[in-house]
Amino acid sequence: MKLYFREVSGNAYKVRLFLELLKQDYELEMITGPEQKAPEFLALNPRGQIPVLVDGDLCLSESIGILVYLARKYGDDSWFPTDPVAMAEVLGWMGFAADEVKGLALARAIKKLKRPMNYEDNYNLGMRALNTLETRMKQREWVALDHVTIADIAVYPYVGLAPDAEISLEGFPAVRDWMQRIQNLPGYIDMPGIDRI
Ligand SMILES: N[C@@H](CCC(=O)N[C@@H](CS)C(=O)NCC(=O)O)C(=O)O
Repeated sequence: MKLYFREVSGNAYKVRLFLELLKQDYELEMITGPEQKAPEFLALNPRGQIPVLVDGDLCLSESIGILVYLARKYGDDSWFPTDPVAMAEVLGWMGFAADEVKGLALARAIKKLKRPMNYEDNYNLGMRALNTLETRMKQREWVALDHVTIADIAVYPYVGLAPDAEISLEGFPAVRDWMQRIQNLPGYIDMPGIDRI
């Protein structure tokens, strides 16, 4: 498999992390911002975004879809169970990753990558994500089910990168405990900006 990747990208990292947890072989194709808008890359992903995963003749973009594909194709049933209720829970929390947690991602893009966007709105959305997650993780070990799933992998990177967005995780002990559980998974790899707990 080939993963189009950039070190600063939390969305690309979540796919790489999952490939490592699944012990899959892959190569990284390092890609710069301008390259993403070139015709060759737009042929892979018309949205001009990483991550993109190529697996044989298959080319997938959008991290949520890629995680679903990898879980069902290369993982055991636990990462993305087919039971209707379990599936709904996992997808619901992947929606949380794409919605509230995006506030953390955009607040980071503003502070770290100097993107011209409104910090306060994204900070507020990101804090809502952290408060929701803290409340939930006080009562359980994993985000969606009673074991680790792709919802944990989808939520994790931009929560862990909150300090890059100038948002401290000190006041979120249950979130930090959950991060540590992820960091203890066999095959876990670091991303620059995510502190070891
Ligand atoms: N919803 C997409 C978001 C991907 C995304 O935002 N990628 C960023 C890097 S983290 C990117 O390529 N941005 C360049 C752009 O949007 O032009 C996913 O989860 O894969």
